[in-house]
Amino acid sequence: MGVATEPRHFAAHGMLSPAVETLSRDELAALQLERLRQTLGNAWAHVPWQRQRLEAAGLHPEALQRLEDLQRLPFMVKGDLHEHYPFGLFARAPADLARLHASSGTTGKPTVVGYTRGDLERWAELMARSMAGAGVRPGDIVHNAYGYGLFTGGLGAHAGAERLGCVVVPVSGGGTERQVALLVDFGARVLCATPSYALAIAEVADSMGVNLRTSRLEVGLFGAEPWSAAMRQQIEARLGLVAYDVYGLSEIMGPGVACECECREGLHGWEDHFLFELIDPETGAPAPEGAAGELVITTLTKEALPMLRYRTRDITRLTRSRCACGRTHLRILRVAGRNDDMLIIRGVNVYPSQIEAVLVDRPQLAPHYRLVVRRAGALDTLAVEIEAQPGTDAATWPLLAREAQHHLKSMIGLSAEVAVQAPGTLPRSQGKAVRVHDLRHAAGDAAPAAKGMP
Ligand code: DLL
Repeated sequence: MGVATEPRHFAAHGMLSPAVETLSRDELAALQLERLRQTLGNAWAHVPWQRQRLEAAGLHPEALQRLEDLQRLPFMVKGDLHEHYPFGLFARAPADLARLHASSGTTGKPTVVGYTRGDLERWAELMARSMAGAGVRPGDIVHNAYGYGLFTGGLGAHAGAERLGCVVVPVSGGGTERQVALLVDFGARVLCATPSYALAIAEVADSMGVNLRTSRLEVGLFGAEPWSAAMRQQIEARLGLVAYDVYGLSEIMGPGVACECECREGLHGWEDHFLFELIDPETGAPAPEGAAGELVITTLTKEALPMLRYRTRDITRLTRSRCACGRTHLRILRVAGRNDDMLIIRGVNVYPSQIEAVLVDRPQLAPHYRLVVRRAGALDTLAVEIEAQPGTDAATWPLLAREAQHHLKSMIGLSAEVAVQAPGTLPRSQGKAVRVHDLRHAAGDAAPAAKGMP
């Protein structure tokens, strides 16, 4: 490829291997077919449960002719991992693993995932590729505020940054005042955190009288939870950086399954390592190109835990159209939310991030909010609690609330009761924010359904 046609990204940074990111669609499909055969072979040979399923679907690994043949195989769901807790779906003996991670779910047992040394290598590579696409460069100081531990965010971003040749500050989540001081003193160029924690850092910086907009921060890699475009603007304005969306899930790998490039028009899903499908969540049939649907992922290079047609529950859209950056890998559009997070309020289906997008756009309201769902007779009701921006006159809050209520109704047809409250009164997150407090099935004022604590 001549210099003139080289994608902007590679021309600018000249790093990693652009070849695999710019394979033609046909070359990618051929690579996927070869790796899918290997993955099915691995599952067939080492995971009795998978072998049974493959046999029942008439899918002999060596006989696989087309990628579409995989559609004969039933989906995998999170419950399959739980049923075989902890290691029943692993294709390697525990002694042959290099690491375990786990995420706590809404119910009962954690979801446990395992990696061989090779799996960890590939994960680091993909996270490094993701970071490079977002403009992270060797030598950058990367302040990594994703939680370290069983959550994949901390160690995943850490390994990717190291692989890229960055200087990692492994600060993890929490101790926010100290984080602000370290960000300034060490001069980090890159911040990795959940979007809600990035905002919490900005807020604490303000309260300390520290202006992070004039710090060395230039790039943010945010993910692990849904966030709206309005939230992105707030984060960028308050931290003085360009914010990129990074997606992933522990069942498939961790962060770095997909990431935005400098064009920020969707997240490139790394098709040399994953096969992406989009389905109608009701019927399981393939969703038409461009339509919203549930993301289903098959791993193509995972040794320890091959996942075949895993239903992520994440609702998004896919596009295979060419991106201006030159990468050919498909793009996942912003993940609006999880199927199981969708609220149905008086017949209106809505994701928390859609509500966020409407509210956070309003200048007098802060991006700190909580949604409380209750049942009144046969109807579900929604109460939105949101903070006013610091400095707004408390006398205006009732009017702001009425306006926001009207706005929700006119923009997304949602009837909700909105209460605007004083700045700093809602809890702040250090990892994934818990936005929805579902009191429908609770006895009295029971605890909220906390999701995937880092
Ligand atoms: O959250 C991995 C991760 C860490 C991704 C750091 C990005 C950055 P889990 O804890 O297993 O893994 O949760 C996975 O989080 O199925 C989505 O519902 C949600 N999620 C992850 N990234 C995004 C994103 C990590 N960029 C679940 N936008 C996924 C929206 C996201 N939702």
